Amino acid sequence: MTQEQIVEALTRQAIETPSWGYGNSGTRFKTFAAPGAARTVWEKVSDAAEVHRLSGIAPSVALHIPWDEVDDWTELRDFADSHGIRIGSINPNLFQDEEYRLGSLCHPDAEVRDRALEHVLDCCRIMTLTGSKELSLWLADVTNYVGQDDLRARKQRLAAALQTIHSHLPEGGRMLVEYKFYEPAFYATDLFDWGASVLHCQKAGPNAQVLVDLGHHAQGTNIEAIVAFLLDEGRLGGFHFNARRYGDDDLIVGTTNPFELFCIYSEIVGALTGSDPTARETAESIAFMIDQSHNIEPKIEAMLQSVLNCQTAYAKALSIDRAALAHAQAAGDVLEAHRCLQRAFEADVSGLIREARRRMEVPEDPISTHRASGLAARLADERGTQTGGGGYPVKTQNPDA
Ligand code: PSV
Ligand code: MN
Repeated sequence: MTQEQIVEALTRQAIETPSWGYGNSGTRFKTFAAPGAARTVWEKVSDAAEVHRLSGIAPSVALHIPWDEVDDWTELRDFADSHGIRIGSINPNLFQDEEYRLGSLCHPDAEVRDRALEHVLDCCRIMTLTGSKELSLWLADVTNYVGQDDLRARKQRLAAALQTIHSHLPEGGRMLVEYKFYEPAFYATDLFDWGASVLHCQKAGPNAQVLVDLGHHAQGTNIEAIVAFLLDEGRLGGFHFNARRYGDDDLIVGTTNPFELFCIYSEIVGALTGSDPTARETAESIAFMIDQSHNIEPKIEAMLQSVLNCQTAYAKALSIDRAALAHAQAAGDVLEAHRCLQRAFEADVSGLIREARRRMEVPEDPISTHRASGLAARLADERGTQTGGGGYPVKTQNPDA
């Protein structure tokens, strides 16, 4: 790939940021209140727009329903539009209601399953109203004890629900099915790994794809190998980027394991530049999303850092000499093939990124620009310090109305 092609690709990169990453969040021990943290969906959208204004590569914001519920979706859509971003994936919440104690779409009681399904179908309607193309599904459906429920029956209940959801997707929409090997309970998770997700997607229909959250694997899992498999099958729908060291830590992506992030991007670039049409088309429509909660960090700066870390990883992956790599692989030259990746990982891509930023007309150094802008202090002044956790379902008014 030429330098020009790399810069061009960098100007087309897009990372979606999550509304819930802008509000206060915490652990089960404590939620620390951050001065100026977004209190409403309007403030979350406006903070996401700031990340896009500074980076040029964060053009959409994911919503979580009902945390971000509003009365007038067209108003929110117009609000986002007037701030230079759009509404991205819609995330139903199938884990916070009392009735979900034994699960949602897998619950043993058909009435609870139906209510959970109705909530997801509502989210499909919100997709139409906001112009969103992705329904992002994560279930907290898990059992805690052997014998607690019939695992095959739960699988069948889920398959039936996912098929119904698939048939209600709006025109051009798709559903992304996220897996996680544990949590909130600890015996058997109904969508425990990518294999379970992909099987459910295959049953549900062509517009169902797997969502890979980097924090949802056991220690040592080779995530880029999963990515390669799903690309090849046309079933990689998107990512929830974050970083982990122990569990689902939701730290800033690229901070604990930048090499892993680079290897994931390397698989994607391989698909984008390779000759297999399925893998290429799949890679072209990946929804790259951040899923993090910033418990002690300043929210906007943390999100900006996350997006920029993805930019660096992508720039490095684009810099891999793929012809040399293919040659070394074909020759069975193990170490030269490895060095092709190592060289790109160690390459200085700052010049490429600087040029991409110049073309996108964003600051050359987004973090310094943000810090020097005084926005954090202004927001702290305007919004104050909200105690209490983020993510409460409050309906709020458009401040511009
Ligand atoms: C669950 O751990 C998860 O990764 C899902 O994507 C949720 O929607 C998100 O975190 C926010 O709680
Ligand atoms: Mn996630």
